[in-house]
Amino acid sequence: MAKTYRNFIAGEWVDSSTGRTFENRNPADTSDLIGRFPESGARDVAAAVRSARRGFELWRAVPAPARGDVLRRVGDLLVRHKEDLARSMTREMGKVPAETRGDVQEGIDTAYYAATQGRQLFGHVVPSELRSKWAMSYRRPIGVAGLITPFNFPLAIPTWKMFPALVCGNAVIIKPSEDVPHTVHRLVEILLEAGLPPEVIQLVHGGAEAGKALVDHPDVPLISFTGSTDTGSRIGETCGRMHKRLSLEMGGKNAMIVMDDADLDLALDGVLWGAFGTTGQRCTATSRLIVHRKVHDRFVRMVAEAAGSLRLGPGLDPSTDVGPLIHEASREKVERYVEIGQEEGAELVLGGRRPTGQRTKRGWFYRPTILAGVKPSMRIAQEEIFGPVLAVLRVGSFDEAVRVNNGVRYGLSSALYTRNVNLAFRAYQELDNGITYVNAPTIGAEAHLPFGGVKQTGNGHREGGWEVYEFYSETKVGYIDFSGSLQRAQIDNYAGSPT
Ligand code: UN1
Repeated sequence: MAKTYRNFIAGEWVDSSTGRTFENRNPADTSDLIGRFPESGARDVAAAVRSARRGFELWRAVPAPARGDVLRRVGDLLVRHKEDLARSMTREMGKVPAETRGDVQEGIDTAYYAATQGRQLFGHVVPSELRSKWAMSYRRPIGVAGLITPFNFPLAIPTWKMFPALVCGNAVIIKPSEDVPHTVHRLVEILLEAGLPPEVIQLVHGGAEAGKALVDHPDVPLISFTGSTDTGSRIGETCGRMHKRLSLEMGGKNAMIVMDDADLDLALDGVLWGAFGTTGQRCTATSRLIVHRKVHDRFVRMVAEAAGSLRLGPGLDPSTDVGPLIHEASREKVERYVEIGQEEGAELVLGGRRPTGQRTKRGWFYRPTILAGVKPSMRIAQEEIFGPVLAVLRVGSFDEAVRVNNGVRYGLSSALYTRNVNLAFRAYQELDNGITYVNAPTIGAEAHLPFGGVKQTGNGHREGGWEVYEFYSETKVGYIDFSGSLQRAQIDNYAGSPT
């Protein structure tokens, strides 16, 4: 019998007030039921907020280095549980263990980075324009942070949001994706085992209803969301109206540019990993391949041949290269786009169908697919598909490649393969993306650098690295006047002087 899991609210594991649950199944074998999870509603969120406000008052008083110590212990526990977390994540989400281990490692890196940030939440001391007066800034926590996370990085993305929020002294309410609730359940257990005071963390499972209640709640001043651009726009409307601080991490339509002087074997490894790793379900996935016409036909042949021999199957089977999609709706979306692409005139070079065979018959599998002859205006060149589909576009120059790369509404990551150092620097400068890789694929961002994109990929914030600590804290400025008399800035210091 599959286990029934609970929310974690007010320091206890509790059922949802709605009495409803949803199922969590293995996407590689839908007969494998992992568990049932609470389908929470607004009452559950309200209870979580009440408790989180108490947690916040307690936690903000803990010195930041001591908050960092908790995160260090979380990192140690993630190291200890890396293998079992990775394997249960593969069962829940589908990607192969090499990738789920990487997902856990990203959480470990984020934990240790956060631990050191507890000793580095720097402010500034700035010279005052007046005598016997000090001017300085420091960083204060904000309150209850509402975090809404997607399915594709079941552990890493929750950690990107939770750990900096916690080190900055906020309390956290997390609503993980309905597709991967189990991994965050485990993460919350680990946070508690590491010594996080229980009311500082609240776990509310569910779907849109719970997410909306969190965004709408007046006592949640800060929201961080990773997911689709459409949902992000709706969240943005509410947060704008309610003056909430909001970080959005949304869609991508990332391109790899392969120039005529590129090392094609290197570019081949890059595109296979970028396009078909995680079954294409990364915001950073390579979904467009922009190839210089001089190497186009040869390179497309190389990619098709190699992608055609990738083995599909359940991630826990060691011979598998590519796992399933997350659910049926996702596979249907991929199928629709492959049809649309062909109707628009693209040529199907590889895949374009579900696999047949024993290993894949019980899951949401779809074959790695390549469409060539794609024009920049086609929907498959513009819209995020979030599956193993690569659209190939032919260009005649670097300038044209830049135009094609930039001619979409998203701007997360891009990649350029070339041996020309001048083009490498031009790419860094001219490609409209938050991240540009040279001679490496569009995926694989490191946890200690700022992560995010321009245009409709985000709203200007970054996750990861040093910048995210500014998002989760508020700058407070203090002036201390020890002159013993009233000193008027901008006035007394310039009295009698024309300058
Ligand atoms: C995502 O797909 O939302 O750069 C995050 C990468 C990973 C993170 C991806 N480190 O591909």
